[in-house]
Parts: sequence; C-alpha cells; structure tokens
Amino acid sequence: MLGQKHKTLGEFIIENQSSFQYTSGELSRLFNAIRLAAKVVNHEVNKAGLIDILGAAGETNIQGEDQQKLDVLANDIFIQTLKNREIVCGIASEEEDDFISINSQDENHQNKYVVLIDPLDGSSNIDVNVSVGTIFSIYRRVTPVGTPVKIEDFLQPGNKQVAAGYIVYGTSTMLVYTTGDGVNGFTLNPAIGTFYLSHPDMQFPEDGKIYSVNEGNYIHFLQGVKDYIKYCQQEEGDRPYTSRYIGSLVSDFHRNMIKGGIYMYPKSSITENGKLRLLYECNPMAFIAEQANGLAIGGRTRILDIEPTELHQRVPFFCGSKNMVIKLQEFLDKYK
Ligand code: AHM
Ligand code: MG
Repeated sequence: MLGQKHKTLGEFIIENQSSFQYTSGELSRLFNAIRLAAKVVNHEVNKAGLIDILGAAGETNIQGEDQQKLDVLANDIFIQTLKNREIVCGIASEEEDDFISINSQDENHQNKYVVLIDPLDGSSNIDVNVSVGTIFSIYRRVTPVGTPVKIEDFLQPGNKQVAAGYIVYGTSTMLVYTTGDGVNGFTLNPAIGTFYLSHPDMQFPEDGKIYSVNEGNYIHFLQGVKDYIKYCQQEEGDRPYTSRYIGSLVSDFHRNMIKGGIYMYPKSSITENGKLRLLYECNPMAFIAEQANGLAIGGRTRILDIEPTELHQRVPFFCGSKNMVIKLQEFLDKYK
C-alpha cells in the first residue's frame, strides 16, 4: 500500500495543510483527533452485536459495568477526544442540550475552532445491523480567542464552515470530508487501523436516478413534494427512478453521491420543519454536497445561507444531484 494511489489520511492532511484557509496546523490537529475518535467509535459500532452494549443508558451489564447506548458512547468518545487534545474551544453536539466551552477560564488558550457534531446519526438502525454515521462541522469562532465561547460562535450560517465531513460505518468504514476545496473519501483498513485515500475528488453525477424519502409520510407532504415524487415514478425517458431509503442520512447521502440521486426530508403537515437538524446534519452535508457539485436546499433557500437561530433548529432538507434538486425546486415553486 505505497505510492500516490494509496495515500493515507495522515499523509493527505499534512500535504494539504497549506491549502487550508488558515494554516496554523490547528485544523490538521483537529482532523487527527476526529480521525482517532472515528476509529474508536468504529470499533465500538462493530462489536455492538457481540457484546451487551445495546442496553439502555443507565443500566448495568453482567460484568457490573455501566452500560451506555452506542449513541451516548459515541458522543462521549468524540467529546473526550477533542477535549483531551485541547484543540478546540467549544463543542456542540446533537446529544447535548447546550454547547460545551473548553478551557474557558484559561486566557492562554488560543484555540480558534468550534466543532458541531452528530456523533451517531441514524442510531435507531444499530439494533438491526444497518449502517450509521457520524457527521461533523467546523467553524472559526467569532468571539475573541482566550475568552469563553458564546452561542454566536455556534449559530453561524453554513457558508461560514471551514470544514465538514462524515464517517459512514458501513460494509467498510469511510471518512469523507471537505475543507472547501473538493471532497475526498478515505476507507479504513481495519487490520491496521489506517484510513487510505480511496475516493479522491468525489462528485455527485449531475443527473441521478435514485430518490430517497420516507414515503410512509407521503400523505403529510406538501403538494409540491407529492408532485415531484409522482414525477419520479412516471414512466417517461429515464423514469421511473429507483426508490432507495435506508433511514440513515449518511448512508443515503453517500450512496446518492456515488450513484446519483436526491435525498429529501421535507416539512409536512405534522412536522413543521421536517426532522433534520440544521447545524449537526444539514449544514455539513450541504457543504459536502456543494463541494461535490451537488445542491442542497431547504425549500426556497440554499441550506448554507440559512441564519441559524437556535442550536437544535430543524429545517426541511433536499440534497443531491444538481439537476434533480433543480427539478424538485421547479415543483416546489409551483406552490409558492
Ligand atoms: P437521528 O439524528 O435521531 O438519528 O435522526 C436522523 C435520521 C437520519 O439519519 C435519517 O435520514 C432520518 O432520521 C430518518 O428519519 P425517519 O425514520 O423519520 O424517516
Ligand atoms: Mg442525527
């Protein structure tokens, strides 16, 4: 496994450090911490079926150890890894009510980055051995370094992201990320615990033939979405399209980026803003999508331009191959 074709993630980070927007090395160290946490979580996810780790949080297992649900465990692993390495000044997690300030009393603490994370997305799929993922998003703080982080450091629009990525714990484990200069994917060789560059410069095909949506909610969707779904199912040209929905955003997104497709989590008559969280799920995936020649909208607006108002804000989310998202937008616009 030598040579350009089999570059490791570690090598790639070092080589590309100079292309980062800010080149203090801090971002590289941050990526190294995420890479490490990803390997630990991967290990836990893979043994989930083997040991009694799936119990409810708070229970005690047969060895008398406290059990943690895997999503709680993944949350702890990412937070502890980032805290221990003292490379960020703040963390917000889908699993935590509020953001966490790190070394807030230490004025020598010069770290500039905040991380927002969904430690284990799609965790309802774990019990049935279906792929889950981690999603992360990195911003530069807007308040002065050396002071405790504030809510405004986290409530930044997605277009201010410095980097974003996801890890998919699937048939193989992959880490995919962007720093605003394209998207690259790395596959973990579990035997030696090393990520290798396997998918350089990932791109959504401009057209796709897969639509991914929870059609069980069809009755509650707005008319524009219903019409688009009917359009996907019509027999004409390259349609009907294929319907594929895992119910795990990272996996659905990953497949659609490779094969061409659209993912939709619309608002409906029962969920005013859909289900997905702007800061932990939609913004990072939208940044990756745009960097991979795809699009991501929340209805009429580009996801990355939404001004967040709260940490756990939800937004409708439509994301994928450019021409599919544009077509969907046409249907949505009919009902403005
Ligand atoms: P979670 O953060 O609670 O895991 O929820 C997010 C997940 C996404 O991964 C997935 O696309 C979606 O919820 C599925 O929701 P539904 O079961 O309503 O279709
Ligand atoms: Mg989630």
